[in-house]
Amino acid sequence: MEQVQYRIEDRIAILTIENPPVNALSARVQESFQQALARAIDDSKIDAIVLTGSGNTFIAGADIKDLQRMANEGAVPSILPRILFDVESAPKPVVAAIHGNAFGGGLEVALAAHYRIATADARIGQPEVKLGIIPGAGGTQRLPRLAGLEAALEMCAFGEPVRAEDAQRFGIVDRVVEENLLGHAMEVARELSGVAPRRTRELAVNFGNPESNAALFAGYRERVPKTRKKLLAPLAAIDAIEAATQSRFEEGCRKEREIFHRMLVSSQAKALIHVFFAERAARKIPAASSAHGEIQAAAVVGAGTMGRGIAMCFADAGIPVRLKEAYPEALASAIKAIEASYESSVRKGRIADAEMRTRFSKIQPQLDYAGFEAADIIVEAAFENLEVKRVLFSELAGVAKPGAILATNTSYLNIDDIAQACPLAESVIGLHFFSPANVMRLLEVAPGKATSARVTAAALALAKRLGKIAIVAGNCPGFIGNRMLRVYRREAQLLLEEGASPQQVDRALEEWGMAMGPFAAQDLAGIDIAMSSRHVFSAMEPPELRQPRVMEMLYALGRFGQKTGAGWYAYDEKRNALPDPKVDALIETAASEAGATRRPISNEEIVERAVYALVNEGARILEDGCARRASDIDLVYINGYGFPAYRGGPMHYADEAALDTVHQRVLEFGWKPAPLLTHLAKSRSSFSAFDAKASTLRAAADDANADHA
Ligand code: T1G
Repeated sequence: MEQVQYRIEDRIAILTIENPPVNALSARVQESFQQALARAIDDSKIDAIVLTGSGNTFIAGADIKDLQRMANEGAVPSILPRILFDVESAPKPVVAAIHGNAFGGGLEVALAAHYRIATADARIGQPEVKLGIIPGAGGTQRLPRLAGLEAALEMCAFGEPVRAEDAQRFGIVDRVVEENLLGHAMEVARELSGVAPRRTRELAVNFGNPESNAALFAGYRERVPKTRKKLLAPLAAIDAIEAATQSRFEEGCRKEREIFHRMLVSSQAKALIHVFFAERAARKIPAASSAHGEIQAAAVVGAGTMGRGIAMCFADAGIPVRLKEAYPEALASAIKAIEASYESSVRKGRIADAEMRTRFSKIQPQLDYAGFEAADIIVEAAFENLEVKRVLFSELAGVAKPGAILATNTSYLNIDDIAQACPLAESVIGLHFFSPANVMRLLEVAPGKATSARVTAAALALAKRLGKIAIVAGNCPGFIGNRMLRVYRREAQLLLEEGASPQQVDRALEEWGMAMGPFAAQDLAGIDIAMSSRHVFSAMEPPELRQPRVMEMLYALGRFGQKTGAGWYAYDEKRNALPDPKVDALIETAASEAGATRRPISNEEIVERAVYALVNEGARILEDGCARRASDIDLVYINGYGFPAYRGGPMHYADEAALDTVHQRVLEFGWKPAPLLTHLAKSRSSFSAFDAKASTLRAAADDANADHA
């Protein structure tokens, strides 16, 4: 099948890109496009050309699978820039008819056309920076010519799409229509035939004077890293646009291509492309296709920090939610906090006042179970205490309607233990939200032994509606994330006893890219919280495993972290973390009690030990079946624990370092390597190869199941 359909109507050639689901410009599409274009140009019976996409979109850009291959193999040249040069050079008018998305290479196709017409709901963008690259087919050269430097910088450096209306305002789109896109495009094509084509590359550009341009670029170079910390591509995109102001078009394109190649083979691009596919893979759960009615109403038990945030998640997704608390004062303060949070979003311009009111009105505060019988999902967000939860779930079984999802927001208790007292155990599932629940994208979905596939599927569908990245986790202590956090923190604390300081460890890991160092993060979350879950985790660990002692000492002193004004750090009245000699003294004591010799520790050792501890535990989680994919583990750590996306998550990072190297280091650190890590390292394999194999096996199993059904 040709991937670019060629059809003639009334002396106009209509070229339709057909590569479902998003019409990505794969190598085959590009070839087919090139042929169709040549045919339309050569045919004397054709007066004009219209470019359009089939299905519900124009073109979502280059094929990211091809990019991934190129990144791994070293870049190979693409013919797209050449094709677009030919599009632009065409002696007949070329009109791009845009609906759905014109992203990346898709927008670049449109920019090379002579006229752009879009539906009102179309979205237009150069999102390449999100993949760690920059536009590679003239986007950084043509966009500023059409839209001006500022709009081009904004779009290429930040990667956020704009709506058709804004694209028109910037001069990218010539016309916006409500309906009959193709009809309008053909009308324009007819009107333009015979008129000399307006080529973007030839547009008279007025980029301003060199000084004001220099100031503009300097401003962006300063602004971009504030929200795109340590990312290389946004700065590279600025460089490429700057080249447009300094060189002729062809020379600018050459520079763009050079920067594009450099970015494509960078470790950041590999990591971010991995994350792109990891997110899509995580959504693929066969059970998710089984039918379940849509969630119409929700209820939450417990209006503490988590309960409030969860209630807001539902309200934000337009789902009415009842929020139950045991005591009137606690309920009142919860409602106040929710209101304050919404008001702050309005002040920051994130939502309109009316929208805020609508959302707020969806939350019904109450002290009893009234209306719970109508809820399609009830989320328990009470204390992290098994007895409390058991009692609650037996109560919930009495009020919930049949088929409702009964979710617990536990972060480390056993789902089966919680469900044991509940006659509706098949409806009970773990939904581990991260704090603040209305902001954090991660949701761990942990089915228990008895949980039905239908309930799991419904929970995943709900997660999608709430805008969450849902990761299915096995019912093991700490699920995926907290189980890894445990070993990571343990290693960080051992480093203290061996000679590092909390501030050195935090700084080393923050410089490496973690959003927050482990000690600063624990001071925020609370040392008391970590202590309360310790028994659950230590029960899983071999008794001979050396346990660091300082955290326990801090706990005994009532130093729980920021909330008590002191923890791993001392805090001043502005909550600035200050190194504390008292903590240093505790570390010395713990070290001498443990018989550890303190020595200077390098930042590299800190990073290696912290990150490889995550990798080794990740491998165990994978072999236990508590995670379905290594890439799921990456998503958990990126979205829930501040691991830098541009390093791809711990498992991808280990793949890039080569597993035999990681394995070797694990042995040198004196740890027991996870058998899966040993196996993959010995066979010179990788976690990504493991994922690919598992996914093939799963697909085969699904097919077999479907044949049986
Ligand atoms: N290439 C390959 N596959 C793609 C793809 C792409 N560009 N975009 C989406 N897919 C797949 C995706 O993996 C999934 O597959 C399916 O399509 C549906 O996607 C030369 C260098 C378009 C807004 O960065 O933002 O152009 O899982 O689940 O929520 O300068 O996909 O079903 O097997 O996300 O409706 C720039 C990336 C490329 C756009 C649709 N373009 N895509 O969202 O569906 S670089 C992008 C998106 C470039 C040029 C350069 C979104 C979407 P599967 P989905 P969705």
